[in-house]
Amino acid sequence: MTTTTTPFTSISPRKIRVIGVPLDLGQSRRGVDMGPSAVRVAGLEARLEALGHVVEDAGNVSVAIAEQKKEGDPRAKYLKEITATCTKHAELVLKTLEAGKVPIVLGGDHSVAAGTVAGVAEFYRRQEQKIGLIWIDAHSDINTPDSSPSGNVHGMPLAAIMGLGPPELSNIFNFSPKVNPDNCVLVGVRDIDGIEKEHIRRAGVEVFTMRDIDERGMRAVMEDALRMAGRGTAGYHVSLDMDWIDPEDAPGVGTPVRGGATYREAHLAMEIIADHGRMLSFEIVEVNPVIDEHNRTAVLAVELTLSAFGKKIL
Ligand SMILES: [Mn+2]
Repeated sequence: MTTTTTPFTSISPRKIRVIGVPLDLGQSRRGVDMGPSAVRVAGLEARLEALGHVVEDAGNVSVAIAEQKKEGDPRAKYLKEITATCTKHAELVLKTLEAGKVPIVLGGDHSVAAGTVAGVAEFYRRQEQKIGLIWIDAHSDINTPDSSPSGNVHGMPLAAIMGLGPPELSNIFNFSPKVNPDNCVLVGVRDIDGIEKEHIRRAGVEVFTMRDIDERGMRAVMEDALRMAGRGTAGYHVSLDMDWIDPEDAPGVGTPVRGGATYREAHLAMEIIADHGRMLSFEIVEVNPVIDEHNRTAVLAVELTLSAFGKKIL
């Protein structure tokens, strides 16, 4: 494979496989199940290929719908169905990496990340390597069934990844935690539940809040975050919750919160990720077309993906 970059990109051409996971059982506001479709409609594949990448679409992982299923345990609603989807999805991510392709995962709510990270971590574990994780989000998603005020599993995937539970989600591929705390970095959080603060300390993950970005700037924060996630690892997975970006620019998300990253800050973060060239896999979650305006949040998701995959301004 060639390692030269095209005049239009900062990274060499990649073989990419797109995987849709239209899961909306992890949260109560419906509509993120249409996220993968909205991002495809916004031209993800063609625009990545225009950058020189080779892209195939694996379609969608099959997902139960709420109307067919019972909620189950109110402290972790639809956990059985979400675990089944994440387990299937994790296998597909593993196979994608085995085939020498970079997974781009389209959510769905953020609980899909429990499957994505399991698949990436398992692939590298088999080669006795560790991975890092960059978790870009307004929320810290580190609740457990005992702490969650809502019982919505999309607030729990980071807890699952770090081995704090729920056990069904933590134990995909039978090992836990999936990422060492020193290599797990939250970026841009601004809305954290009380008990989650305790979980963050207990898990020992690294955190950069929106205040860090305000005070130090995006460049300094991203350089630190990528260094932490990359230290002693094969590279890192990047999990991008679109609610990280300010609702002004990304209104169509599962859980909008004021005070997010600006349009340019978000692009800069992705451009810095591309410059470092160590991203192993990428995912975009929580795009909700039902409350979006003419698909512009999905269009932004595509643009940010292009930046993360090497698109340069000049
Ligand atoms: Mn999230």
